[in-house]
Amino acid sequence: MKKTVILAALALAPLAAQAQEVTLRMVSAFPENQFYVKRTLEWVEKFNREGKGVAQINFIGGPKAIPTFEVGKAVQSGVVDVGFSTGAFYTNVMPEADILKLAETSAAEQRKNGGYELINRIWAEKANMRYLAKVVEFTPFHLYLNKKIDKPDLTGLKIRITPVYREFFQAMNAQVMTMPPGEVYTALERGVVDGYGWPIHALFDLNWQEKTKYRVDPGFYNAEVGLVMNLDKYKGLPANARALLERETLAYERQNDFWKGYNQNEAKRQADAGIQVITFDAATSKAYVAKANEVGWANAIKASPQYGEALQKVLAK
Ligand code: 173
Repeated sequence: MKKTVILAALALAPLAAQAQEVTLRMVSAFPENQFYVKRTLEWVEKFNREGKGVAQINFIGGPKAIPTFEVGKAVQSGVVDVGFSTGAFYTNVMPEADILKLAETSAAEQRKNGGYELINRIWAEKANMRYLAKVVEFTPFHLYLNKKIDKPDLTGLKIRITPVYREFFQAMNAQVMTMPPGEVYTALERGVVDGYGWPIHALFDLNWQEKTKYRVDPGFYNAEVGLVMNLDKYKGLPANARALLERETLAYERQNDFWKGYNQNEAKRQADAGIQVITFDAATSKAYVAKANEVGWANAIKASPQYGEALQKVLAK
């Protein structure tokens, strides 16, 4: 009898070890063919090689699986475990999500100045999320146009936005339309919009260069894209899976200097593709960026009386 039990236990041992491997279901709020997603899927491949027997990430898909502006809710509720998104896409979960675009301190600095803990306190309390890592930064946003302007005045222009740009573009009198990245190409093609907000980089995979005449310089804010996880799932991870996840997401975040060189090259690539740069005189440029920041922080503090100022302490320089 005893022998049978031991034999049965031995027979089951490999199965039990296998059953401990955690699978994390991940979706992307950015389209699957976009550069961020391609780069993240390379990271996922490495994660899965190193995570054999411990944890595996199962990439479900992009906005066709879960629409761009629903990814935050899906992570919050646990419909999926991990979301690859920018905060602007889940302001329907909490307004604080979009405040990360105002960061002047780096993710590395935020890991030291209390910012990372604060972000995680807010993300846990208000969104049931763990903010694992920021994997896009050092990247300004720009206004792209198909009609020429000679001053920062968007009167009469229809501009595609996300929450990132809303108050700033409205302050310049734009007529704004919120739209996920996946709909921008068609909107440009049909003339539904005269321009859009987007980072300095990563518009080529979406072919927007074909439908874009001008980029307005300078840029403003600092694009944030991160990996967020359902908090219950995170808390329930076995210790080895959590250690792996923390090690690999941090390693990914530590590659953010990549964007500095990438962005220089992307600006050149845009010029080569015929995108012309619109600039203003020095004083106007300075006022343009100052206005973006002023409007951004005013709105952040209004949207989050609870955490706006605390976030400003760790994000602003
Ligand atoms: O323009 C957008 O879709 C947007 O808000 C964003 C944010 C971060 C990175 C790229 C795009």
